[in-house]
Amino acid sequence: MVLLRKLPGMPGWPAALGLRLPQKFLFLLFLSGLLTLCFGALFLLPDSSRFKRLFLPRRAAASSASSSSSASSSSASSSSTGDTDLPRSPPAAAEPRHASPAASRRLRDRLRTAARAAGPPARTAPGSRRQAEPATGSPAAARETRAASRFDYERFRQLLRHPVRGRRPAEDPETHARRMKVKEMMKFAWDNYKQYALGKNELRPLTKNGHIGNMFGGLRGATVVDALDTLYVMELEEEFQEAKKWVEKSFDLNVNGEASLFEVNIRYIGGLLAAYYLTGEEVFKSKALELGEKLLPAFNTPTGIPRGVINLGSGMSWSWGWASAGSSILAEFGTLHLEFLHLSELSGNPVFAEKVMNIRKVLNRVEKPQGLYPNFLSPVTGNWVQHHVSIGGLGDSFYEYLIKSWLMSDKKDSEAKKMYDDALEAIEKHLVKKSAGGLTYIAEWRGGILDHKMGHLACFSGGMIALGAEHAGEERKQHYMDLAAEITNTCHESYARSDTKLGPEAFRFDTGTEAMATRLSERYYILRPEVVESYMYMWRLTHDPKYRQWGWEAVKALEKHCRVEAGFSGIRDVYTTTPTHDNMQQSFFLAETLKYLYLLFCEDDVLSLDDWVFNTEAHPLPVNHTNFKAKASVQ
Ligand code: DMJ
Repeated sequence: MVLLRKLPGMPGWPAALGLRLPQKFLFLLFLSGLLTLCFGALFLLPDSSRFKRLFLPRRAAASSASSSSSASSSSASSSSTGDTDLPRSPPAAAEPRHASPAASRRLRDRLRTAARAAGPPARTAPGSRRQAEPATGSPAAARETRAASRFDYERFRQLLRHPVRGRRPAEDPETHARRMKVKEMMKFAWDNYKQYALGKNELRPLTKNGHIGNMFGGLRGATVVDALDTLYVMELEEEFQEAKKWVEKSFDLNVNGEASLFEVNIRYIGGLLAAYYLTGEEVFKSKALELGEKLLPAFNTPTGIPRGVINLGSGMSWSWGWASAGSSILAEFGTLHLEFLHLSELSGNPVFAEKVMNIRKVLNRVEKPQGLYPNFLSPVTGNWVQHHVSIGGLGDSFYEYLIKSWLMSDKKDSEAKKMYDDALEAIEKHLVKKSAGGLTYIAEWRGGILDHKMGHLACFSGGMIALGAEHAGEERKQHYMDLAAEITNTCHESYARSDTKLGPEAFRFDTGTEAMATRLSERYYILRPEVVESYMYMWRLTHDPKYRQWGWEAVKALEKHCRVEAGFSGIRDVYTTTPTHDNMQQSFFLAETLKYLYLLFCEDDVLSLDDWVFNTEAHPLPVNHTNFKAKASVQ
């Protein structure tokens, strides 16, 4: 209106246009309407318009974006951190906790688009924090979730201390030749699987067809997923691409069958996570997260201890029929920790870490007979169901995951370390024995009575104890290294005393027998890795050449007795030089046995123990040198 005031000596410009009073009134009305329209049009301009940011205070610009779409509101408010990199993670309220990764991805894409449209993120006015935070959860938790959901793969790779596949220094020709031999075995195992069984879970090398089985709830391609990281580390590039292509094109997660929670976790989730961390290929990450979500209903029990079997379609879960009184198995619910922390790390969804931290809480609370962990626990009451203790089958990888949780947390998860130390002390006190012939072994315990038997599975413990010894107090270190060496030696004896130079499923120390199977039903060998696994750790931690020598003996025995025309097969009796084959090439042969043998003949910087921990299926998961939220695990 100031502009329209008549200036002295100058005719008013409406007057200059020669307008009369009613016309002047109409003209003014028209002008004010025009101005209102122009101002209002600012709100219709695209979000990125410079004019809008010129005319409106920043806060208002942010909320105007919110009025156009709730998604864009999220992005604007999340910019309150002052962080300028996109995309922003959605607030918890916008993304349900258990939203499927596909849904999360869609939401994130929407947010990304909206955020791009909103241009540079606006800063939130001081004091407006509450609006900027998600509607649910504490601000700190929301910030943590956001930080976690921005896993920075490039940064993770930069912070590794060694190149994943090593620096390839000069090496002696014999070690090189042995490594190449193991690589050839891997190629042979893979090629035959691909030719006769691609997409099935395992190869049947005698009948040249595939096996599906009922352990994975309708999931297929166990051998593909288990083999991915071994192919990658061995630089079998073409074969790795074949495996990756199968995962991209044919790996179907929409199945409806009964799966072992434990097996799906260690083989599929472990295999996919490792493949992602090694290569940065998103497909592995998204499949791992999607599958992880499908396992969550198994934890819906009164204690949060998951049941062993889950239908991947319906989410219904139950205990194994053979497990006494509906119990859950220590080695099963105790072997989720490593993978589940990584699922939280990569998804930004704390639910996975919460589930495994709760398991730890229950285990810490329950009273341990003589400090030992029995193998069966009720998911309803949280009490032990039977007093059977074993470092072999049913118990084994629970102990392994305690020490590896400590290592994976970059030695910060002191709770896991303490649980491991206490458990090992009790095991040593009650289960470790020496035979008349001087062999150290770990017996099983049944309500106080010892069973002087050691399973092939228990032979992983040599490597585990050596790995833990590194971090025991000075006075215990040598003691544990000696114990690890003695157990590994006993396991080697179980191989050396057989006719095939491969070890039986279980061996005993009673009635005059030492390190040999006494029952017909325990004489078989199914390509298991545990003994060569311990050789690999003992080699890396001592560099005693005997471990490479023992590994080479195993390679020769595998070639002689397990290699058949179309792959590798288990054998039914290790005590005959003409064994019959079981017609099964187990997926863990590619994931573990061949990987550990290969690493035994590599320099120490290939999948260095400084950077990686191996899950119980030998899938390498990275140590937390980066931004990973292992903090959640030690709260
Ligand atoms: C593998 O699937 C894993 O090592 C598991 O922990 C126990 N057994 C097999 C191989 O023997």
